[in-house]
Amino acid sequence: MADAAKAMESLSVSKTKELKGTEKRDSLIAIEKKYQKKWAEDGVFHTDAPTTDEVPLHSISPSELREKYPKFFGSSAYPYMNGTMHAGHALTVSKVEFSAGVARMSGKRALFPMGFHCTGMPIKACADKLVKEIEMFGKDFAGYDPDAEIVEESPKPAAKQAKEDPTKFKATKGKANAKTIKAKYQFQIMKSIGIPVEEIHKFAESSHWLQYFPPLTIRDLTDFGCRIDWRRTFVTTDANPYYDAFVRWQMNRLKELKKIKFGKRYTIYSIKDRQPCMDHDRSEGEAVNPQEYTALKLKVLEWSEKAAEQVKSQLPANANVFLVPATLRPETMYGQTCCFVGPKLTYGIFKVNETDYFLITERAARNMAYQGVFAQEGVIEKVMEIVGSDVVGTLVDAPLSLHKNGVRVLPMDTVLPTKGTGVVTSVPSDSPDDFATVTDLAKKADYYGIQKEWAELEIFPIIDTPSYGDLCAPFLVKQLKIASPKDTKQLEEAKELAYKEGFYQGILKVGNYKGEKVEIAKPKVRADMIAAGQAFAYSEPERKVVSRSGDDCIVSLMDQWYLDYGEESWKQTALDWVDNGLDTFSIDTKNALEGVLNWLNQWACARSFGLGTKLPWDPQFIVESLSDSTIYMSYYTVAHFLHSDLFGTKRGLFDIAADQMTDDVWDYIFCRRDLDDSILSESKISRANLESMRREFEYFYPVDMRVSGKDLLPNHLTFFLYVHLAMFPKEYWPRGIRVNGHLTLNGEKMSKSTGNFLTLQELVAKFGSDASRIAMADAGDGIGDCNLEEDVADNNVVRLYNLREWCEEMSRPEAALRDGAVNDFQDALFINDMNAMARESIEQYKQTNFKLALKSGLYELIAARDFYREACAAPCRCRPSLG
Ligand code: A2H
Repeated sequence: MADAAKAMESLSVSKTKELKGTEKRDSLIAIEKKYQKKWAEDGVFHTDAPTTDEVPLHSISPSELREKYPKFFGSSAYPYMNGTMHAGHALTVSKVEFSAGVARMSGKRALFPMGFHCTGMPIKACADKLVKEIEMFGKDFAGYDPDAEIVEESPKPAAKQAKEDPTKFKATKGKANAKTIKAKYQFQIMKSIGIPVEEIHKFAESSHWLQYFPPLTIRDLTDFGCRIDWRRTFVTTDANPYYDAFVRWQMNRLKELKKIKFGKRYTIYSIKDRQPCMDHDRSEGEAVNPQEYTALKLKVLEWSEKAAEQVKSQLPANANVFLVPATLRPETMYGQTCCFVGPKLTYGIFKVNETDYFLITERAARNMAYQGVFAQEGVIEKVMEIVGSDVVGTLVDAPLSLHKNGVRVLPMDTVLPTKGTGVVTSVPSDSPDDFATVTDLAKKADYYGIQKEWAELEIFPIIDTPSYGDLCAPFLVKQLKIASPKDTKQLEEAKELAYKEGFYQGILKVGNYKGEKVEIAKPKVRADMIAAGQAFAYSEPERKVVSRSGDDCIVSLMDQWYLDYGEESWKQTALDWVDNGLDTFSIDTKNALEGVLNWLNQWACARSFGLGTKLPWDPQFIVESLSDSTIYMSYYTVAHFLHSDLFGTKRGLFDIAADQMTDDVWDYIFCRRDLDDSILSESKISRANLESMRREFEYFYPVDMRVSGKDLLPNHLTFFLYVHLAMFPKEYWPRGIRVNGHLTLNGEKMSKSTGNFLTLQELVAKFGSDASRIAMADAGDGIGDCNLEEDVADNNVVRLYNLREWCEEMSRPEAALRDGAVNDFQDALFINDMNAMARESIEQYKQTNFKLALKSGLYELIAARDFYREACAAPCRCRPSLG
């Protein structure tokens, strides 16, 4: 018990810096608090468009209005409400914050709003876990026995262990004996983020999360000194009926625009959750897509001895059994010379229909069961198991193979159990892996317990290539001096070269499409084999995907609503805009965005479970969490007119009920149509209020800068772009996307389990707001990793304290900056320095290079001041620097 308790404690042990003294910090915080309070009281960050009284609606065009009254509209991805913000979130926020600050100081109306994201599975999944844990341990979790949770002796170093499973942490028993405990229960996680035990049970209700975390986030961002207009905040999902109406409008319009479609498609799916598992629902495998293979049916003609014995008693006599390799190169199937299995892998033989059975891994069967391959959707009938080595020697018929009498099943040690079906068909002419393996097998036939000639079937040329001839794989294996299948590095290179050359330059030498380019012939060969019943489509996640509920996800072929991202004309419009219209602040971001646009396609936008807005035309579904958050920046422009609390329970400035917000009203506000009597009569919103809402949109839009971490590039940021381009007139398309890297802390990965972790609240409490902000600005601006150094924050506490003292001293009437005699040269130099640094800082701010702005605007300016003071000081009265 004591061990476990200690282990739990170690969860909260911090590896961050210990402060020596806190007096200076406390004195700075006292001033920060005073002014933060005053800002809030005065509403200084409440930013409005020029009213329609000041500038009547049609008196000047929206673009003229924005020119006459310059504005800045920046936002960062709204935080997800399953916790509070940490320093990494704050890095992203700081980019908008600094830009909004500079915009404000240069006289612009700077709008920086912030809402709260609650859509989807993360909150629901955690709430559901708590429900179960309360059933098990009681409301106060007193029934939990930590001793039962010690799972293993742990010889692994902590760092490796944490990498493998970040929820694991080390408990130390005495000194020598390290044990591992898994913080697997949700209530433990809640405890570790500071929720008192007696309150944890409340989180079994999803709605409690929505009540609990937004106020804390508002507190933390306010303490950080953010210039956020909090009048415009909200929570997503139907917990706020106004936002709910906004999302319904958006989905309706996207469907009318044929951007949302319905059909069968492959989707990453959780069998346990019984629904698609998209990026936000995953604990592992972000941005992983389905990978489609061709699964080939290699019919067993004659079993190996060992297999025959086992099969006889377990399969009907008339059973057709197929080994089913998955391939990416169906056009090479003419060249099959054998079929590989992993000798140590366990396979299942699964019933497909009355007569047919497949020999594949269990993992592949789980996928196939949801792709219409087996008789009944979702039903897996495993008839028997068999070890790969027992199947070796079996004779199979390989469709299309030039070896008409069949090929043998042979062992391959490098067959992965986690890819395809665990069965690999061998084409040594075009696959370096296959060639290296058959060569090795032939060389050591006795060792492998096979007949030499099985591995030595003739290798026919299948594909002609300009660079490597018509036996591409043997050529490359020789060229790269690959001696055995164990030369994995060179094989990787050979595979890459062979694939590129074969696919883009290759010409087929055999079969119905002889003479055609591989690129063109490949889908035709595939279609023919599928039509002939020799093959079928098989798909699986391209890498491992684990749902937040802990399920190993599969690919399911299912009917669903999807956003047709990647559709050619839509994609082209987006690519053109990235190239000519959008500021990405860095070439890396631009390249990455273009890469994603060229690769991303259809996205399932509805699901069955979780929190969210119901799909208006099919309310059994809920709009998925990355699909209800693509254009919500436009919602910020009018949120305060609609409601005055997060949940829309209190009406806003215009006293409008949520059901007055019809689709036509949204269209009018967002400049998609003109006002007419039908809108006025249906919505019963006054003309003046409608016009004012539209004014707010057409003034603040387009978005000047959308900021997020790079992890949202392959999804949110690309969706943001796509949907804006589809929904709004071109004048309102986004002008800027800025992407930042991940934050490390003191040079190391941030991680709760190692203790190298700071929440935003902890950061600001430790160093005060301003020193924290300086350290954030100092962390870096690129798309690569940024690093927050606590030393920088700490040193800046001293710097700011001294700077304040000096300012106070200098502003006293008797104070004089100079001790020595008048020195015109030094004066001119200092003025010049100040001007140059101001110019440099402004320029760097414009480019959002905050680290460089900090350098010229703070560090170098202070150094110039010190230099000036020393240069002008009377020789005998040198002062120490105050920097
Ligand atoms: B390919 P990707 Cl001619 N373990 O098919 C190891 N390799 C496996 C596997 C497993 N469990 N399942 C499938 N594969 C192989 C043909 C072929 C292939 C040729 C040339 C290259 C080539 C004949 N073997 O693959 O990691 C299968 O071999 C190189 C791209 O999903 C399958 O296609 O890209 C390929 O790996 C799939 O590998």
